[in-house]
Amino acid sequence: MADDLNDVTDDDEVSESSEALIAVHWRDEGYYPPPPEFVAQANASDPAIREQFTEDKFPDSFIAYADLLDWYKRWDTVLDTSNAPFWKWFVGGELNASYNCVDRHLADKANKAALIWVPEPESEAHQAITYRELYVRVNEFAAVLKDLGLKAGDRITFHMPMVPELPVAMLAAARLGIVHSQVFAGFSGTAAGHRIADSGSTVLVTIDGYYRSGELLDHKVKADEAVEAAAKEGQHVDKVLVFRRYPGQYSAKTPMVEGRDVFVDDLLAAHKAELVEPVHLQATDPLFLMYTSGTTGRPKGCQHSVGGYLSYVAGTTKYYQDVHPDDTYWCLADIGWITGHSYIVYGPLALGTTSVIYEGTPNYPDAARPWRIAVQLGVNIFHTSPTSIRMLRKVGPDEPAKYDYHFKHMTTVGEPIEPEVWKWYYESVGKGEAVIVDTWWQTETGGFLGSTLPGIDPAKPGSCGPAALGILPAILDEDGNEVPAGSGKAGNIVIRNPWPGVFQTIWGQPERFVSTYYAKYNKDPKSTDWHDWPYFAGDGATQAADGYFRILGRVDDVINVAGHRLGTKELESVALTVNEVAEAAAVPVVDDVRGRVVEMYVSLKPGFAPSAEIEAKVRDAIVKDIGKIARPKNIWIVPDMPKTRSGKIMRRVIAATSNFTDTGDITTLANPEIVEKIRHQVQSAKHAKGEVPRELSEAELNEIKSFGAE
Ligand code: 6R9
Repeated sequence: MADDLNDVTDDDEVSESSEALIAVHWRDEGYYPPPPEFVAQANASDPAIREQFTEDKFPDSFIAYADLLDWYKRWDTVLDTSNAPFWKWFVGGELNASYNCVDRHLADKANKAALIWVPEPESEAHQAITYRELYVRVNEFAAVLKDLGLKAGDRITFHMPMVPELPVAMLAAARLGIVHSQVFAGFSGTAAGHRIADSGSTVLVTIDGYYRSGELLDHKVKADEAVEAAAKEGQHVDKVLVFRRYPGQYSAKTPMVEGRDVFVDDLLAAHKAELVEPVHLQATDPLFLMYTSGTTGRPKGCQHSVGGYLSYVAGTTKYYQDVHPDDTYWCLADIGWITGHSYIVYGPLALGTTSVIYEGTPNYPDAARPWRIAVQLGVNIFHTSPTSIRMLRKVGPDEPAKYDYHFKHMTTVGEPIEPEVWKWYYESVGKGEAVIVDTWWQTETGGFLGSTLPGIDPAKPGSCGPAALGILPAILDEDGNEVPAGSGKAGNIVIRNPWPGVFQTIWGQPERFVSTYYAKYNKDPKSTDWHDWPYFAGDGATQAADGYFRILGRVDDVINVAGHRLGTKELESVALTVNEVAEAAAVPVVDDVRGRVVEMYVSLKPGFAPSAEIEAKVRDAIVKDIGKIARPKNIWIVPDMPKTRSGKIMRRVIAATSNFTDTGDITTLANPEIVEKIRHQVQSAKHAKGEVPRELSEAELNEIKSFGAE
C-alpha cells in the first residue's frame, strides 16, 4: 500500500495535472500525405477551399452545400437564430429529399446502379438496382404509404435490416414528408417498441427474416414484441407492414396477426408502376428521427431537417468521401445508425453515387469476405469503424494481401482509433495506396465535424484532423476558458457555430435538447446571437500545435486516479501496442486510497493463449508510456468484450463487473452472453485475492453505472 502511495506522489510527470484537464500522454504520430494520383483526382485539392469557409464568411459559406441540391423554391434566409439554440437553416426554401436522391438522376444516370445489394449467403447473387428501378420502387412504396393515410409530419417506424427495401422505404417516406425512424434491426422488439411509443408512430415496417452469421433469423417475432411494448406505453400500432426476404414465401415462424399485419409484396401488387408526386417540403421540416442513448433511460430521438441535413451530407460526401461518378462506394456501417443514414443513403444518393449495401456480418463465412466483395464489385472507396477493423485484423491479418482490390480512399468512424490499428488499416487493407479519413462526428451532428480533407491534408494516425469546412471548434476547460492548441492539455470540445447538419431538437424533449447540448457554456439563455451558444459535444479532446484534433472519447469515460484524469482511450491505445492484444478496455475501480484505480480488460489475437507474460507486457507498456499512476490494478485477459450493436465497447458493463455492482440493462448488447462469463472469471479471481470492495456510496454507484454512457 505504501508503495502504491509513493507511486502517486513520486511521479513528477503528472504532478501539474489539474482536475479540469485530462493529462495527455499520447505520443504524437507521423504524417501520411495523400498519394499524387489521389490529389490529381480529388474533389478538393486546392487548400484555398478553406478560405471559402472562414468565420467571416459564415453562414453564407454553406450555400455551396445547399447548391448541390435541387430546390423547388430557393430560401429567403440562410440561418435564422431568432429561437436560439433551435437553429433554422435555409428558411423559406422548399425541396424534397426523395426527389434529390432519386428523380433528378433519371436524366443522366437512369441505368446506373444506385444500390448494389450483397446478400450474406455467397450462393445468392448480388443485385444491382439502377436509379430507374429505385425510382419505380420508391414510388410504389410511397403509394402504399399514402394509401394507409399517412401524410407529411406523421411518424413511421422501420425495424429493418440491411436490405434494399430499407432505403426504398426511407425514400418513400421522405417523398411524402413522413418522418421516418429506423431502429437498428439487432435491437430487441422491446427497444423498438419504446421508440415507436416515443415517436408516436402508428405504422411499423419490418421484414420476416434476414441473414446474420449464416442463420436466417426470424425477425417478425420482434414486431409482435414491439407492438406490445408500445401498447404498454399507450401507443397503438394500426399496421405492421412485413416485407419478405424471399417475396411470395414466408421465412418467419411467427404467425401474421389478422387485420394488423400485411405482406408488402401483396400491397405493392395493387400499386404497380404508380407514381407519387414528391411533396414540396420546407427546408426546416423534419426528415427523420434517429434515436441515440444518453445517460438516462429515455432514448433521445434526434430530429434532422430536410434542407439543412441533406445539404450538409451532400457537401461532406463530396469533399470528404471524395465520391466521383465512376466510383463504387461501400460503407460497411448499418443503415440503422446515423453513419448509414448520412453516408450510405442520403449523402451518396444525393450525389448519384453507386452505394453498396451488405446484409451480413463482415467475417461471414470467413475473414476475407469484405475483400472478396471488394474484388467482385470493384469497390474503390471503403468506409468502416475501428471495431470492425480490429476484428478483421484479429481474425485475418494477412487476408487483404491475397485479394486484388484497390481502394483509393478509406474511412474510419465511431471511436478513436488506436495508432497501431490505424497502421494495419493503412498498410494491410489500404495496401499503402489509399488515403484514410478519420471522421469525428455524432448522431446529433448529422455529418462530419472533424476530418482531414483527403486530397489536401496528410493523415495522422489517431487524430481526426482539423475541423471540417465551416466548422469552428474550440477546446474549453470547465470554466469555459479556451485550452490552446499545442498546450498538451485536453478539455471539452465544443463547436462554436451552428452548421446545417446539426439536429433540430430531441423529439418531444426540447428542454433536454437545450440542457444537454447548449446549457453548459451558454452565458445568456435569452441571447439570439449564435456566438453565445457553443455546442457541447460531450467528448474530451486535445489539439496539437498543427491544429489536428485528437478525440479522447466521451468525457464521462475518464478515470480519475488520485486527482489525475486519464482518458480510457490513451490507456487502451498503449495496451494495443502489445503485439498479442486485439482489443482493450480500461475501467475505474473504486479504491479507498487513490479514489479510483485502473483495471484493464484485454482480448487476444487468435493463436495466443492468456499468460502472465502478456499481462506483464501490458502493465509495463502502460507504466512506460503513461506513468506509474496508470498502472492497472489488474489485467483481465477475457475471451471477448461486451459490445453495443454498433461495436462500441460497453465499459459500464465491465466497470460494474470489476466493482461488483449491478451490470444494468444488457439486452441491447450484441453479445449479452459474454457478460456472465467475464463476471465469473473476474469476480472469482477477486474473491480469491480478497479484493471485494466495500459497499459503494450512491455517487460511486452512479459513476460506475454511467461509466462510458451508452
Ligand atoms: C458517427 C457516430 C458519437 C460518438 C462521439 C465520439 C465517438 C465518433 C469518432 C469518435 C473518435 C472518431 N466518435 N467518431 N471518436 N474519433 N472518428 O459514431 O455517431 O454513434 O452518435 O457516436 O462516437 O465519442 O461523441 P454516434
